[in-house]
Amino acid sequence: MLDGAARKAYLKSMTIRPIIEVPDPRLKTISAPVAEVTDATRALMDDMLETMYAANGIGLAAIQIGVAERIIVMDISPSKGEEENDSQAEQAEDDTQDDAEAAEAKRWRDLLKDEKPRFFVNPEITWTADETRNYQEGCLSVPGFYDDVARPAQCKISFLDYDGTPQEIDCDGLLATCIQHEMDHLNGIVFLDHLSRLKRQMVVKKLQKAEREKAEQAVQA
Ligand code: QAP
Ligand code: CO
Repeated sequence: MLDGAARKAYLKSMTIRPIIEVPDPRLKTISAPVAEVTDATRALMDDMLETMYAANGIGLAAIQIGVAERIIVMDISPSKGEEENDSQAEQAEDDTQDDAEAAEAKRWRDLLKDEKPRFFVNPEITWTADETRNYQEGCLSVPGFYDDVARPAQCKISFLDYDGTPQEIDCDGLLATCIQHEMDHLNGIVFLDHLSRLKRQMVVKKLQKAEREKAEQAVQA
């Protein structure tokens, strides 16, 4: 990544694109593999990252901006506010009796501290752990709604990176959850599809109502 003035000039060339929301039928599309990582692919990834940051997200699949290609951007590094919370958490941990728990929490903080934006083109899951973990998920295409989803706790992913170079990584924690959530999008699946039909219908109805009200206000204005 660039720094200083170069980075500023570069950021200006990116575009924030509208994020499509449930129940937009495009979110059910199975996205197509990318034939080759080109400058156009990188420009799209830059726009996706900018769009994701602007919406305070940690992960975004191309279909969420209406592009049916197998591309994901992600940044799970702690935000400014969370870093402050973290130092408070650290203090609290120093006081706690449970050394094992404190060590585990610190291990996760240290892992996330060095996180940078990640780009995944044509990702494939090559292995998943038998152990599952519940994580409270959200989605930029399902604004304002969060719920627990159980997924394999660890996985291995092969993919092409920003330069088109093949990579393979071991995923754990938030990274494992987030990559699986985003890869679902490439196959037309949103996290609501992992919940009960009742919950899904309730959320869809709420989002439709919000959409209707927004349209009505636009007419009145
Ligand atoms: C997927 O989701 C994810 O409702 C990425 O009002 C999330 O970035 C994977 C967001 C959690 C694992 C755990 C959602 C922002 C962001 C909202 C996101 C909202 C504002 C969601
Ligand atoms: Co999502």
